[in-house]
Amino acid sequence: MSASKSDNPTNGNGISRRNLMKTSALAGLVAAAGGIIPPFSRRAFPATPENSQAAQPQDKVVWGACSVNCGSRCALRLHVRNDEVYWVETDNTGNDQYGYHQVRACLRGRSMRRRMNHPERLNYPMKRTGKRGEGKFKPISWEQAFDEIADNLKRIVAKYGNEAVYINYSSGVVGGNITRSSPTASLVTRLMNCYGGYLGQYGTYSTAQISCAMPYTYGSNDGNSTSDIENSKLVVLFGNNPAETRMSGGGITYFLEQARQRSNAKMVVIDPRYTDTAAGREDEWLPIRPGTDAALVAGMAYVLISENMVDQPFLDNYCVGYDEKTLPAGAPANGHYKAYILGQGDDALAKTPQWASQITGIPADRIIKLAREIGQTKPVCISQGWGPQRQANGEQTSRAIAMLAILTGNVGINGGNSGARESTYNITIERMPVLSNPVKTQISCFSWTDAIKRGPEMTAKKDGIRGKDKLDVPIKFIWNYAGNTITNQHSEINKTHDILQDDSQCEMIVVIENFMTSSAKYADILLPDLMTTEQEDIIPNDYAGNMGYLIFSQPATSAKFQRKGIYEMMSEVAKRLGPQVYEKFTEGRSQRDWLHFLYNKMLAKDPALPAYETLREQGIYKRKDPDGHFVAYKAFRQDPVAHPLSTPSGKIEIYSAALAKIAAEWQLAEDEIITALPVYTSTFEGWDDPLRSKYPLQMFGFHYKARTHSSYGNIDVLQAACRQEIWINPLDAESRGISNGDKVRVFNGRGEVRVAAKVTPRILPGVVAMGQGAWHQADMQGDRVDHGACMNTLTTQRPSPLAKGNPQHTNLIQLEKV
Ligand SMILES: Nc1nc2c(c(=O)[nH]1)N[C@H]1C(S)=C(S)[C@@H](COP(=O)(O)OP(=O)(O)OC[C@H]3O[C@@H](n4cnc5c(=O)[nH]c(N)nc54)[C@H](O)[C@@H]3O)O[C@H]1N2
Ligand SMILES: Nc1nc2c(c(=O)[nH]1)N[C@H]1C(S)=C(S)[C@@H](COP(=O)(O)OP(=O)(O)OC[C@H]3O[C@@H](n4cnc5c(=O)[nH]c(N)nc54)[C@H](O)[C@@H]3O)O[C@H]1N2
Ligand code: SF4
Ligand SMILES: [Mo]
Repeated sequence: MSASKSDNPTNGNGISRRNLMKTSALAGLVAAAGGIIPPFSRRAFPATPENSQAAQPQDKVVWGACSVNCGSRCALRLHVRNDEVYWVETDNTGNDQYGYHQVRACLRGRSMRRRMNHPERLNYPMKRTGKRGEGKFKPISWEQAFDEIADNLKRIVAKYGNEAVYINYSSGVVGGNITRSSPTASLVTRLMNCYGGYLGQYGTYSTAQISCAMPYTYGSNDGNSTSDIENSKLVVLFGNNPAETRMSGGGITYFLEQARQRSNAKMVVIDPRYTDTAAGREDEWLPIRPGTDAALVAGMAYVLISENMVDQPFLDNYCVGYDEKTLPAGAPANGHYKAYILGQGDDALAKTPQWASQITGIPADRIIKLAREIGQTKPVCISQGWGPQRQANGEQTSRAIAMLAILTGNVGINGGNSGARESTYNITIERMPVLSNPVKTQISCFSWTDAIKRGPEMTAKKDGIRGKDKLDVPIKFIWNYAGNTITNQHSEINKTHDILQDDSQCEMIVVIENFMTSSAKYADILLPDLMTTEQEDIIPNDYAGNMGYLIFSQPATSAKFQRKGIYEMMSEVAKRLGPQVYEKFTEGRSQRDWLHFLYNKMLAKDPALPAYETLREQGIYKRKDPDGHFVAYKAFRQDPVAHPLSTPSGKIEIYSAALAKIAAEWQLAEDEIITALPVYTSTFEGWDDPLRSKYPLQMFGFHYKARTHSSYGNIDVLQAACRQEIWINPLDAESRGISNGDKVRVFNGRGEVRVAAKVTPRILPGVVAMGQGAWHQADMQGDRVDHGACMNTLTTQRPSPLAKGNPQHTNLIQLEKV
C-alpha cells in the first residue's frame, strides 16, 4: 500500500525526523533554521519500511484514529519503534463491499506521524508575556498554570456571574469520546457544569443556517443514507462535494460511486465550481452564482407546476401551504407556494425560467431541461451540501432546495431524499456525560465577538439571544479547547484582533492546543495537549453511510515533554475550584475507569458489541445497518397520521406560520429577510449588491483536501501536494492581466490576503474561490496583510438573519496582480 511510501520517515538528509525531535533544543533549532525541511529534497532518499526502515522484531503496531472534524473518522495503524511513530498505515480489515468496507484514511490521516512529531508542537504550559495576540510567551509550571486558571475563573464568576464564562466553538477532536472537543459536550463543559455553568451556544459553524431552517419545514434535518443511492435513477447535488469533504474509506465518496454504478443513476452537479466530485463523473455541471440556488429552484418549480409534473396527492396529504387547499388559518389568501411561483403572490412576479436565468446565470433552456428530468424520473435523490447554506441567505436556500423533493414526492422513499445532506448509521455509543448547564442563556456560536464587545446590548429579537430577552453581562472568560475559531476559523480576523487585544474586555483566554496556531497566540494561558493518538479512547464513526463502527485507540507513544491529556488538566482545575467540584467532576474515576464504565453501559444496551478486551485487541469493530439503508421520514411517508413529523402541524410545512411570526416580530435590517415560504431573497454582499461597483467579485470558500479546516495545515507535504490558491476564471484573470500562478492581492474593506492565482475554467466568471482554513500569517503590529491566505481575513462578522450564523461564503472582493 502506498501509505508506507508517502509517509516516508526520513527527511532530506537521510536523518530520521523522530530523532530530531528527541530534545526541545534541537526541535527549536530545526524551527529556527527555516522550520520544515523542504519536501522535495526527500525524493532523493526514498527510504521505505521495505529497505532502510525494515520492520524489526521490537516494533509494535498500535490502533489509533484520526479524529479531526472532516465528517469522516479513520482508523490508523501506527508503527512504533523506540517509543516513536515511524510509519502510518490504515484499516486493513473488511473488504470493499459497502457495509463491510475498510475505513481507509485519506492523505491527511496518513500523515499523522508528521503531526505527532512536528518540530513546532507545544511542549510546555505557557503564559503570555507580550500584548495579547503578539504571540510572546514564557514557559511556566503546570502548578502555576492550573492555579492561575482557577483563580481567574473564581474571580470572574464572583464578579460577573457564570454567564460571563464562554466555551468557544471548537472541533479539533470532534471524534473523541473522553477527548471530545465539542463546546457543549467536552470535559471543559463538564467542568463548567460542575461549577455553576457557562453562557451556552446554539448552532455550529458547519450547519448554522440549514439546522435552524430545515426543522421549520420537516421538524428535523435528515437525509437518506448515501448507500441508498443504489435505488436512485437521478442524483442532483446542490453545492455538495463529497469527493473532497467526505473523502475517506469511512466517508462516502467511493461508496457513492459504487451505489451509483449499481443503479446507473445520472448525476447533475450544481456548483459555482467544477468540483472534484463532478470531475469526470458527472453527467452535467450547472455552474451557478453563489447564493442564488433558491431562484433556480423557483424557476424549475414554475416548469413543474405549469407542465403538471408535481405530485399533487403528496402535496395535498403530506404538506401544508402548497396551494389554497392546505394554507393554514391566518396566512394571507395568496400566501401559498403555488401563488408565489405563478406570479399571484404579493410581488406579482412569475418565477419563470427566464427570471431565474437572470439571477442564477444558468441559461433558461437548461433550467427547463433539468426541471423536466426531475419531474419525469423517479426516484430522484436531491441532496445539498452545506456550501449553499453557509451564505447570508442560506436559511432560505436550504428550505428552497427541499422544495424540489417535496413538489415531486421524493420524500420518505428509497432512492429519493428530503433535499438535505446524507444521514448515517451509528453504533451504540455512550458519551462522556457532561451534566447539564445551570445557565440557560445562549448566543449563536458565531456571535461571541459581539458578546465581548456589546454583550448587554444584545437582545432576543435583534441578536437571537435565547433563554432570556437580553444578555446581562459581556463575555469575560473564554475556554478554547482544540479549536482555531478565535481567529483563523471565525470571520473578520482584523476586527477580532482589535476586540481581543484589549484585555480589559475579555479578561482571560485559556487555549488548549497542540500547536501555536493563530488562535493560540491570543491565549493568556496556553496548555500543551496530548493528541488522540497518544491517549486511550473509543471513537465512533461519523458519516459512514450504512455501516457503523467503533475504533479503540491506544496511546502509540508515551506522553512526551510536559504534555498532558484533557482529563488530567480539567481534573486539576476542578481540584482547585473546591473538593465538591473535584468529586463531582471525577466521580472518583480515572480516564481509563471512565472508558471502562461507559463501555459497560454500552454493552448493557447493545450485547452484540464485543467485550472490552476484545475490542481493544482488534482495534476496530464494524456493523452493517440491519435495516439496509436509512430513509429520512420513511415512517411518516408510510403513515402520516400514526407518525406525524415534529412540525407544529405534524406535516411538511411549505408555509411556516412560526416563521411568519418571527418575520413580523424580529428587528431586521432591510436586507435581512425571513419569510414563511421558502422563496429566493436577495442579500447583503450578494451578486446584486451595489457594493459590487467597488468589490466586483463574489468570493466563497470551500473545504479543501489539503486540510481539515486548519488542522494538518502545517504539514509540509500536504502544503506542497495541494497548494493554497484562488480559483479565478480566465475572463476575470485576463481583464486584470493575471496569468496562472501569479501572486495576487485579494482585498475588501476588511483586509487583504496574498495568494497565487489558479486561472481555470472550472469556476464561473465573476466568482472566485479559495480553500478555507489556511493558516493566517500577518504581522498584526502594523502591516496586516495576510500572507497565509486565510480567507477569514476577508469575511464578515455580520450574521445571517434567522440563524445568526456565519455567512462565510458570502463576500465581495477585488483582486489585483501584485
Ligand atoms: N471562511 C470560512 N471559515 C470557516 C468555514 C468555511 O467554510 N469558510 N467552515 C467553518 C466550519 S464548517 C467549521 S466546523 C469551523 C472549524 O473550525 P475549528 O473547530 O477551529 O477547526 P480547526 O481549524 O480544524 O481547528 C481545530 C484545532 O484543534 C487542534 N487540535 C487537533 N487535535 C487536537 C487535540 O487532540 N488536542 C488539542 N488540544 N487540540 C487539537 C488543531 O491543532 C486545530 O488548531 O471552521 C469554520 N470556518
Ligand atoms: N477535506 C476536508 N473535508 C471536510 C472539511 C475540511 O475542512 N476538509 N470540513 C468538514 C466540515 S466540519 C464540514 S462542516 C463539511 C463542510 O461541507 P460543505 O459545507 O458541504 O463544504 P463546502 O466546501 O463549504 O461547500 C460545498 C460546495 O458548495 C459549493 N458552494 C458554495 N456556495 C454555493 C452556493 O451558493 N450554491 C451552490 N450550489 N454551491 C455552493 C462549493 O463550491 C463547494 O463545492 O466538510 C467536512 N469535510
Ligand atoms: S482527515 Fe478525515 S478522511 Fe482524512 S484520515 Fe482524518 S478522519 Fe479520515
Ligand atoms: Mo464544519
